[in-house]
Order: sequence, then C-alpha cells, then structure tokens
Amino acid sequence: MIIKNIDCLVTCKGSHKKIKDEIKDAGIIENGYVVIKDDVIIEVGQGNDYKKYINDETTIIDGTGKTVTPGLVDPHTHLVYGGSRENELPLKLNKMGYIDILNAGGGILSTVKNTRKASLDELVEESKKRLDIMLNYGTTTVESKSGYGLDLETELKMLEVNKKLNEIHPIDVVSTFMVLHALPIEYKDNREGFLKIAKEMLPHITKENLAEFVDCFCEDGVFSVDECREFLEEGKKYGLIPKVHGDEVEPMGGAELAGEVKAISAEHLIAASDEGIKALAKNNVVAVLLPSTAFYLMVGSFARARDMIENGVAVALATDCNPGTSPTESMQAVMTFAAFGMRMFPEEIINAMTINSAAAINREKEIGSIEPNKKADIVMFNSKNLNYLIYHFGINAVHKVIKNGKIVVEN
Ligand code: IZC
Ligand code: ZN
Repeated sequence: MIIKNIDCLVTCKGSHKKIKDEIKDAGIIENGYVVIKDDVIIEVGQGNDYKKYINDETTIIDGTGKTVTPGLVDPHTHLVYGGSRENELPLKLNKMGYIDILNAGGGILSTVKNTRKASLDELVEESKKRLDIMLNYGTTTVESKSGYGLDLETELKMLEVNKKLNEIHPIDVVSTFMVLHALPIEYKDNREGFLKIAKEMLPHITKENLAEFVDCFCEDGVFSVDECREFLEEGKKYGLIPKVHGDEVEPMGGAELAGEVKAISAEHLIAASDEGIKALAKNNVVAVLLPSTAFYLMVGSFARARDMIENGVAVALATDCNPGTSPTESMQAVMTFAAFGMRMFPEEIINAMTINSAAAINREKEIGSIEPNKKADIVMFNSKNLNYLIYHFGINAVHKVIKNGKIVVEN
C-alpha cells in the first residue's frame, strides 16, 4: 500500500519520548509519501520516489489535501463500565463537587454498582461500541483500566473484557489494574481491610497475565500518598509497572510520588506543584494530561502543560474516557482542549497523542510514529495542514484509518 502526494505528513519520528524542543518538532514532510508492506511501514519520503514500489497488487491512496499522522494512542481510559452518569449533570451544574458526589455514594461508586451487575458479555458489547467510536475518530491503540469492580470477581471480569476486546477489535487494548480507584461501600469503615484485599488480588491478576500496569487514585478524600505508595510497591513485586492518578483536584504530592516509585506515567496533574513537576522531569515520568476532564470538572483550570514542557517533562494527552468526568471517546476533542485550555501548539499536541502517549504505555518502539519498521497504524485527516486540524473544531476530520496495514475506516 502506498499513500502518495500527502500535503502534510506528520511523522513524529524518533522512537523515544519527546521533551523540550523535540516536542515542538513533529517531523512534518510536505508532499510526502508512505510505503506499507503487510502491517509494517517500510519507507517514508518526499516527492515521487515511491514509484519504484508500484506493482499490480499495490493499493495507491491519494493524500492530496490531507494531513496524515500516526494512529492516535489514547493512554488513559476507563473504557469498560456499566451504566452511565448523566443524572450527575444537574448536580454539577448546581456546583456540587466531583469528590462530594463520590462521598454521597454517587460518582465512581454508582458505576461500581452497575459494573458489578453487568455480565462479561454485556460489558464487551457496551465497550465495543465505544471502541468503534474511538477508531472512527482516529484512535488505534488504547489503554483501559479496571477499577469499577473493587472486588476480585469484578476486577477480573473487567480485565477479561479488555483481553476479549483486544482479540475481537482492530484497536489494540492495553490493560491496567486499578483497584485503588475508590473505597467500596462494604469497606466504608475498614480502609485497612480494603488495602489488604487489594494487595491480595495482585497474584490473581498477574497469574493470568491480565495487566501490564498498576494504577491508583491518589487524591484527597480517596487514597493517600502513603496508601498508594505501599500498593504500587507491592504491584512492582509482581512485575506490574506503576502509574499514578495524581493531583487531579488537590495538590496532594501525586506527581512527587510518581517520581519516587519510578512510575512510567503520572496522570491528570491539574493541581501539580512546582516540586511535583520537577520530580516528573528528573525521574523521566510521562505526564499524561487529560484536558477534557479538566474542562468537564468545571474547576476553571487546566494542567500546566507549558510549565511542564519548559521544565523538560514529556507531556502526553489522553481522553480519560469514563462515564463521570470525561464521557468522550474523541482524541480530536482533546486536541481542542489541549490547544485552547493549555496553550499547547499543534506540533506538541500531535507528539503528545502519538509518540509520547505510546511511551506512557511502553509502546514507543512499535507505534506512535510514521517511520520504517513501525506498525502501519496511520490516520488520514481531511485537513490541508496541521494547524487547520486543530483550528477547525467540533467535527470528525477523519478521512481514513489504517490499522495494521489495512483500511478499517473510510469516511
Ligand atoms: O468514574 O469518575 N477520575 N476516576 C478518577 C475517574 C475520574 C473516573 C470516574
Ligand atoms: Zn482516570
């Protein structure tokens, strides 16, 4: 397969996470081409040099008027859940806070109820619909967390759903075990008991190879820095790589904790402190920013992407797709909030949702850029240049999605 005459080929090349000046360079080639053999990219260039590859079996796609990027990598989602939470919308509009809704038994805990009730097949069916939307909006790899079970049976069920989705859907699904997401009602007066059973779940998860990462919600009113540290360190003993939901609402020291435990990523970070930002840079932790969540929380502020980039933090972007604080599958919506909420530039945004988001899930050697030997996961947008893609908002600009060398979306 050859994609030729591409007005704006955004390669994001270099199979490592981009910091400082590197994140400002998206490796753009004008009038570019990409040559794909089977499911791998074999050549990337400019002009007409692709012609030597043409034979009777070649599929040739015209890239005139298009912006072509690596398949988008969404490195933070709560994809698998039962029910929905639109009933919280009027509460939010009446200024009830996210953690207050949770402490009143709503929020995450209401999703826990619905997820425990749902069968594995029902969860597969509902989550598959969300994956279909993601693919149609340009996402080709997604991370998916457990954490709406809070008991062994349902946590295992959620991770089994991830496994099944990975098998049946074109999108690659990467699993994270996140039982420290909320204190379940049955342990309301027994935090220690819950932390103990959470740790005891680890061998059951790793025995079946059901997750690569372990995550926790480190937040005032949810789990403390000490509780999260202990759990993540235990997870490491079982070979799970730590991630931290940190400083989403209050500056709790979540970013500092991510640095301390050598997490692969720290996520949210709306309220991260200066010390937290320095800890991320120093310890090579990817900052996964979720500006659609910041918008939806209505807290009037976003993570300090500019300060992070200036301080040498590798910034990535994700949807946080979940039924409460970011009910969207669209990385294109995230582009809008990253630009207009955090003043990230188009080149930075694309690096942050391809190569840097691949690095947040340990996949930067296989995906996240358009260069030889990378997997042929590619998106074509109806957009004559990269600025135009971010500038024209609120629509689906996807023209085609190529996953593993095959056209899977044609709009
Ligand atoms: O269901 O509210 N922040 N967890 C931490 C979430 C958002 C998901 C939810
Ligand atoms: Zn989350």
